[in-house]
Amino acid sequence: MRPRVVVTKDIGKEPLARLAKHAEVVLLPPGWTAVELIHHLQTSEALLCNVTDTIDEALLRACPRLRMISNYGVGFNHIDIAYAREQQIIVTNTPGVLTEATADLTWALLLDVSRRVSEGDRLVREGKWTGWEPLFMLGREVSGKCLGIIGMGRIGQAVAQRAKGFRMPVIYHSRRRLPEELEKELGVQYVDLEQCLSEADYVSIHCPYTPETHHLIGAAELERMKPTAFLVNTARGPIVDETALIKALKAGRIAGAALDVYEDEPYVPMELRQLEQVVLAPHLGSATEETRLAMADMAVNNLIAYFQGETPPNVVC
Ligand code: 8YV
Repeated sequence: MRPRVVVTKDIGKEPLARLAKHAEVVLLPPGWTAVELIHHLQTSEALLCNVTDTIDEALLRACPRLRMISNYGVGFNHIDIAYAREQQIIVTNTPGVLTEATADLTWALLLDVSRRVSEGDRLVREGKWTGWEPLFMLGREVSGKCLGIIGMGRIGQAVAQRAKGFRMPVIYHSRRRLPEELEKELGVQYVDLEQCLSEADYVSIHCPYTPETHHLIGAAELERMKPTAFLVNTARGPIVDETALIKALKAGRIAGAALDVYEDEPYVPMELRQLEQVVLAPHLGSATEETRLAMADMAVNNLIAYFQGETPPNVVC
């Protein structure tokens, strides 16, 4: 009998056609319910999911035939890895292929918030631009300023690489310090979290979301930042305490924020949406044609390897 794989969102015709050569593909319709997901998973041994799906212990318990979860994305905080490991369910992800796209978007947001590009775009569209003035819409110079990176994995490193073009000193804080040679190559200096927050003109978050990084940036951390500094988050929403961030922005304790991720996506608090000094993107980190195709290919390759009895190339557990 052909194995079955449940796919929670359309990831493109070609990758799905390739997958269909190895298994019966059940592509769920848009707006599927938890009941439908469980119904299909109870007769399937594999799942292709993404960050918007909550794959918790209750779901896994209800679907004991499930043996393999291929995640379309690098972050896997939405999957109960501990329980999957205990049940010997294989979980894979898509590391590496989205590094450059996410680093590019980080810089797009950082430049945007600092030079008030989106704010200016709104003003022009609303017909409110009355002409050039020497002191009109002044932003903050990016070149030469200090960049603070929290989380120096693949994406943090790609962001640091790009800082060279802006002649920016880069300080970082991470779970693990980089080898000295790599620090030299990237031109980055390891500091503790407090120093990273208090010295940087831009604090950019690139760590995974884990119980340890939940609300890593809260009221006290925002208080440590310079009043002229900006916060950039292209990692995961709940790493930042959104309520504390709104308070800090309203009180002018930091200059602004550029966000691609939120605590309860796709919900974005109205208070945040009303602030001019905030740039808000709808989780676009990896959203380029090239990267999304590479992610789809990788997620499918992991499944095909599993169906062929091989160890998938990108095993998380
Ligand atoms: C994706 C991401 O948009 O890979 C990740 O962890 O956040 C993004 O690349 C998303 O995860 C797709 O599932």
